[in-house]
Amino acid sequence: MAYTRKDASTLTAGEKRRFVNALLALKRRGEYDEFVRTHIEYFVPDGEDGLRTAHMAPSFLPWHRRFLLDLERALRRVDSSVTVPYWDWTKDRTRTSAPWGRDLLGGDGRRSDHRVTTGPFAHATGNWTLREGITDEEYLTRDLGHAAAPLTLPTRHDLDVALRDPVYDTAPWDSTSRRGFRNRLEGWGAGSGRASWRNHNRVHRWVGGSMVGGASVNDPVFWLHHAFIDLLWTRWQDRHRGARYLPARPPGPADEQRDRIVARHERLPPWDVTPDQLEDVRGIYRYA
Ligand code: CU1
Ligand code: CU1
Repeated sequence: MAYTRKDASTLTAGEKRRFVNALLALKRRGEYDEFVRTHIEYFVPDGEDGLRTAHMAPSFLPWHRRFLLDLERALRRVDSSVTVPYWDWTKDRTRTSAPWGRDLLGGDGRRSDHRVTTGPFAHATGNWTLREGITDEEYLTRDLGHAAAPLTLPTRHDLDVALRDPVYDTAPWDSTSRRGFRNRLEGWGAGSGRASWRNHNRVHRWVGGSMVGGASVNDPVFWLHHAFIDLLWTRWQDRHRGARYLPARPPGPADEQRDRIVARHERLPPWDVTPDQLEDVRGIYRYA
């Protein structure tokens, strides 16, 4: 029986409590920090050599889909009623809307050092010490909306531009692909700085603090954000019936992207699974 992933703004008090408690249990056991480490390890930009699976590559969507499934399986071993909720940032767009309540993810960071001081993941609770990161800070930080130079969340229109594109991805299959659903959603836009941050990337920047960079898994909002990104992939599939993951076959021997991206039927590290096997997950979960 497929289970349901719900909109974070519709969770009952009990559902919020059980989700939070399951996350805290994984953190206590050290399992949560393994997820942070994996994400740091696979945070390979396209300026570097080697295979890219998680970002700046066609497999951005299946990689995070499988990553979320692993986390969700771990949560459900703690409490079988738990599923990962999603944050619809086209609808919940302020610093105080879902999911930033004290009974779910807690709120914004404080002005001085961006430290999160409210909710279950505040450092002072003793339950959420950051152990894996690219900085030395042991506490979770956020700067919702980037107070010093305000940034807005992506709009429904920004998202529609991505969802309208009928092609999954296009050459050169990296952060410079100007067409294709994958990069329009992942959000590496033209130009530099904040003007180039679109959709998925812009949301990481809007949350700020710990959510920026390879250690972004340290903020549990990572999962709610990526559940929504995952939902959008299913919405895109519904809109473009029959459209598939691309590339269908590996790039040719002369292609710069040879051995640097994962084609439809190739293994998607670190798992023994292919993008093709992750295109249809309706037997596992659905979105409400
Ligand atoms: Cu990621
Ligand atoms: Cu992300």
